[in-house]
Amino acid sequence: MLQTMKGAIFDLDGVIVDTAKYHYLAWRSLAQRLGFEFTEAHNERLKGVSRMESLRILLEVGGVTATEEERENMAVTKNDEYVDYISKLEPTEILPGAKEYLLELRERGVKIALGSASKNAAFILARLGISDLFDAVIDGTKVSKAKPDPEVFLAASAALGLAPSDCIVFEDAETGVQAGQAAGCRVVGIGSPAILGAADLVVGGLDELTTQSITKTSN
Ligand code: B16
Ligand code: MG
Repeated sequence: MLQTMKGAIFDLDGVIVDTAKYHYLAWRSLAQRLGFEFTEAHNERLKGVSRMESLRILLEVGGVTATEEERENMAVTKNDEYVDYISKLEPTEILPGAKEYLLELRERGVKIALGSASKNAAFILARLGISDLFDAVIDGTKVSKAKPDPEVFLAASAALGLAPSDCIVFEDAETGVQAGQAAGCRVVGIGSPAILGAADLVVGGLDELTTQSITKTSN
C-alpha cells in the first residue's frame, strides 16, 4: 500500500502550525472596535474558512451590516494585524511531529504539497523554515473556491503530477475532510473523531503517524 501514497497534501492551519490563535486575536480586535464580543467559541467557526467568509461570519455574530467597501477595509485591517503576529512566528511553533513526518515522507520519495485557504501560506512556511520541504504550494492566492469545494486539493494533486487517488490529504477541519474526499483523495483527519469521523483515519496530531502506520490503516 505504501506505493499507492505517491503524494501527501497538507492543510496548514491546524495541521502544520496553530495560526488559529493569531487569527483569533486579530478578529477579536476588529470585533472590539465594532463594539461586540467575539469569543473563542465563535472563532471555531472560522477554522479552514476563507478570509472574506470569516468576516461575513464575524459580522453576522455581531449583527453588523457593512458595505462592500467597508468589508474590504475591515479585511485589510484584520490581515495587517494578523501579519504582525505571524511575522514573529518561529520554527519552534511547528506542531509536534510535523517536520519529522515531512522529512520521513521526502525520504520515502512521497511528493508533498500544501493545500491551504490562506493567502499568507507561503510567508508562514518561510517563517517556519520549511518551504523547501514542499514540492508545490496551493493556497488562497491560487484558488477561488473555498473548502468543501475540492478545488484546492485537485490543484495540489495536479501540481504534483499525480491522480487524486494516489494522494492522501491531512486536514483538521470538517469542510477540509469533505473537500479532500470530494477530490477523490484519501483523508487523514487531524483532531477529534467526533468532528472528523468521515475521514479514512483520525489521529490527534502528525506526531502519532509514520508512513507505515498510514499505509497499513488505509490498506
Ligand atoms: P488568510 P488553512 C485557513 O488556513 C485558516 O484556518 C482560516 O482561519 C483562515 O481564515 C484562512 O486560512 C484564510 O487565511 O486570511 O491568511 O488568507 O486551515 O486552510 O490552512
Ligand atoms: Mg486547517
